[in-house]
Amino acid sequence: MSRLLRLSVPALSLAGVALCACGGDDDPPADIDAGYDCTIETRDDEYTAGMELVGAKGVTFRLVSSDPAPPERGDNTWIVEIEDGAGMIDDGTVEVSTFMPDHQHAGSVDVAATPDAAVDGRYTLTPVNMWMPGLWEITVEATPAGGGIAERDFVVFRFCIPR
Ligand SMILES: [Cu+2]
Repeated sequence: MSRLLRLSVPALSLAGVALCACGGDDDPPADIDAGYDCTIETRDDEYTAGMELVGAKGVTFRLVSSDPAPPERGDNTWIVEIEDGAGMIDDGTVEVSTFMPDHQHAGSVDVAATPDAAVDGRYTLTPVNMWMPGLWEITVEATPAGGGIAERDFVVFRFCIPR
C-alpha cells in the first residue's frame, strides 16, 4: 500500500487500472505517460559520472558515463569499467538486464556489451533502454575471461525515470 499512498491524486484514479494491468510484458499499465514522482523515491541511486558499485565478491563496477546524463527514458549508452582484485576484467563476459521491480517486468530491449579495444576493462553498454517512468534496476554482471560461476559478480544500478 505504501506505493499507492505516494501516488499523486490524478495518478490515484488510474491506480486500480495500473495494478490490474501489471501482470505481463504484453499488457503494460495504462498510465505510462502520467509520469512518476522521483523526488520521493528513496531506493534509487543519484547518478554521477564515475559512480562505483561493488559486488558481493569484491568486483568494482564503475559507471564512467551515461549518455544522456543522468539516464533518461528511452535509450541510454553507458560506459563502464570493471575491475577485480587481479586488475581490470578485460575480455570478460558482461551481461546486462533491465527490470522494473514495482511492476515485476523486464525491459523489452536486449543490451549489448562491447569491450573497448583500447582501454582494458572498459565496456560500452547500449541500448540501456528504460521505456517507462518509474524505478528501474539495471543489473550488470561480469565473469572474468576463463572464469566460471565462482568468479561471477554483479551489481544493480537503480535509477528513477520521472517521465
Ligand atoms: Cu513498468
